[in-house]
Amino acid sequence: MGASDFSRLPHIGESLLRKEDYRFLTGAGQYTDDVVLAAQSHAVFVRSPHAHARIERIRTDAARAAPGVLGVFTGADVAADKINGLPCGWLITSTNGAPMKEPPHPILAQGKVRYVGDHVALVVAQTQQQARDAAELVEVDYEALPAVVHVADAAAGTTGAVAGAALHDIAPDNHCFKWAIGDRTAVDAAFADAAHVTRLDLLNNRLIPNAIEPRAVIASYQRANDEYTLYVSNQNPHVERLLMTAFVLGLPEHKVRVIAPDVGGGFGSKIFLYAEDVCLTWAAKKLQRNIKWVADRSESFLCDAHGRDHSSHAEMALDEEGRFLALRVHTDANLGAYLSTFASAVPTILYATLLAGPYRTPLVHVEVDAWFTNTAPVDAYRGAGRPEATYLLERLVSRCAWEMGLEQDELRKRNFITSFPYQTPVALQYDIGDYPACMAQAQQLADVAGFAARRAASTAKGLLRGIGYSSYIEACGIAPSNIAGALGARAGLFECGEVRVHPTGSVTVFTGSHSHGQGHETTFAQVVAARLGIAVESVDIVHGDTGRVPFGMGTYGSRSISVGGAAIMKALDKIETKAKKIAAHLMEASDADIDFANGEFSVRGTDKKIPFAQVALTAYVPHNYPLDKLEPGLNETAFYDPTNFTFPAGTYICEVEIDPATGATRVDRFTAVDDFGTIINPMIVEGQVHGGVAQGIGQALMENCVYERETGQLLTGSFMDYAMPRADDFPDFKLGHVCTPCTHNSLGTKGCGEAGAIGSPPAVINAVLDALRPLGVRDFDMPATPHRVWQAIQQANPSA
Ligand code: MCN
Repeated sequence: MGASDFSRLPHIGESLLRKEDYRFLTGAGQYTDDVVLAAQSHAVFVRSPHAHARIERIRTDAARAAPGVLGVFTGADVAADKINGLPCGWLITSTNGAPMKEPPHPILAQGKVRYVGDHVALVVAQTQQQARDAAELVEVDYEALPAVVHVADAAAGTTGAVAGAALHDIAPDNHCFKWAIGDRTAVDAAFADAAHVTRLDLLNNRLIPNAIEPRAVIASYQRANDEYTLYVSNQNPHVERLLMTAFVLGLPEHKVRVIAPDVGGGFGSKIFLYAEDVCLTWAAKKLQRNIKWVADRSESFLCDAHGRDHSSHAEMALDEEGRFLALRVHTDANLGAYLSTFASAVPTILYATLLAGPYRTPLVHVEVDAWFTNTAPVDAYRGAGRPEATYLLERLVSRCAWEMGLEQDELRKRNFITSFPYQTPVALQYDIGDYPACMAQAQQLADVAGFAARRAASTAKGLLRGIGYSSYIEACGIAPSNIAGALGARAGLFECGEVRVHPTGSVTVFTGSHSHGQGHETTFAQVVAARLGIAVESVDIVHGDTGRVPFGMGTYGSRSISVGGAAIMKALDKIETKAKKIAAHLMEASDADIDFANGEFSVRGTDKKIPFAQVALTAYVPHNYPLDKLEPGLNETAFYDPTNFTFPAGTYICEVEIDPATGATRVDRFTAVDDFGTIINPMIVEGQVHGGVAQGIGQALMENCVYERETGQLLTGSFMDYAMPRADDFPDFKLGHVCTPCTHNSLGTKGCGEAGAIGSPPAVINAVLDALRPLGVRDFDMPATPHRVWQAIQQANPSA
């Protein structure tokens, strides 16, 4: 079935209420901490108070002797058991010929700690309080070492400025890799001939994910059959199992079952293999106990992988008409103390390849240097690389417009790509899109025509008003193995789906995607019900259990509907093919003459027809079955590896009002027009955009992870210091949609789960700058807190 036929099926485009919400709203959700196993013991980690220190001695005797303690483990025990470090990354080799440096990442520190919160010892006791008390008794002697926190300092370390701050022996200059894409010689030549060049330095602020449910793990070991079960708040249980068994613990994969039950949000931060998960699995066998660990919020701040943290210099070359000729970018990316699972892909494949944006920029060159620092590891966080690319490009484009005396929208319109497929100079081929249509609809919904009057009204109140644009494109459906492989990734990321039709015609689907807030139990059921012509209530979606789902790569990179859903569609194709044979047998016709529509099989050119349920029953209760041609059962599995990314795109317009006396900045209007191709459930998609935009506005206005530069202490280690946006920080968002169905998956869908977080930060900051430009403010780094805005106003030079 083609994507256009699919989009016309019943249930597609219907805002059905979420099936899963009954259990969530009635308190019946089953999160990892809700799981209670027999004789469950509790783990607490002793963590480093230093950003960088040598461990001289660890004394565990008192802790071991404390009441209720079952075991205390340190790096020495890990080494004695020959447990490997955590695997280091999905990417690649550096482009300067030197391989990416992959320093060991032990599950418990060995010899050194490298960030505040690094894992030093594991204490297991009968109760959580006993484990906490015993952890206090673990004595560690440290010799503090110089810490490096900012990428600028790490880079300066290459000239000896931060002497003694080398984190890893194999990276004495703290440099992990250099990576580049594009034709530097041609780009330089274009800059030499350009009529206008715009330059910009930007910081993309570090963020802390803060899912509602902190990370949690329960590990259990079954001695009778030498098997492990791990409950974990995780977005990709099969990948977790594969990495843990194959790379770290050396266990046979089939002896480990990983269950990610209900998960209270992840936003990317739960796709990595964390030390806690491995430590508990290892200790469960050593102690022959079920062990639970649930992070408290302070631990989440310290130890969940953080996001963003780029420092970039960007330059755009333009001709007299404002047409983009070439883009040149250098980015320093902060990796934190260790190379986390997907960390090397974020500032490279997922960032540099998106810097062409929705524009016809014929030449692009991007160079990335990635650095180790004494901070928590940095990895994927909603958008992962694509928000950083969009922020850089869209800030630069608005600045080009202002410098050239053009309107922000005008310069964008002049440069939009308008014919497809479009090959960018940075490896991607966009299949389809309509960027001018997104811009036009956004301008209409945002009432851009009324902006001048609104600005005059603000001025009359002594307030400043600005309007900001952002036109984004992102690559979703991560990740086609052919493209990922060509860019240096170690593996592509396909998806698997199994469709099990029961004798009564109801269906259970086992998907490798994992829902942790995205509503898959509803939207995937809509897809299956539409395709088979049955009720949505007749379809159940099972996910998050390696013991039930054949295989899966999990959920991130807005991939689930377009890759996971497409795998299910492929399995449904197989179901239809087999079901037609059964129907042909029942109606004494040839397979080739059977049509299937609206849940009925019919013989073409006759009035003979039978319902889907009758075919399902026959598959399991065969009668005079043609055994030479058919086997009983109706159960099919498919693996789907996409041929390309999907490319959602859109235009976001933000209006802010600023009080110059205090710097307080209020988002007064926010409009988002997106192209997600065919939409399965508009209500769920709108919810995704709302959440993403809220996160993006959070980054732009208030969220900021700050480490003290000299000591590497996390200064924003709680919600008292790390501001998260709340509902009253936002206006009602105005949302619109353009639909150009994806050309290469059977649903025509493009991902929607990250768009809001990608498109919104530059729209907000461009609006802030638009408001402040009359005062002479030319540049501004996120977040636009009242204090920083006020300072920028005080330091501005109106004649600049
Ligand atoms: N959908 C649709 N029509 C489309 C596209 C999507 O109806 N054209 C539906 C899908 O069927 C799915 C939802 O929208 O129910 C999101 O789909 P998709 O864009 O495929 O994204 P994923 O399901 O793969 O979710 C991942 C994405 C990412 S990368 C982050 S980060 C994120 C996000 O989703 N984390 C979230 N949204 C989140 N929402 C919640 N509540 N919690 C998180 O941790």
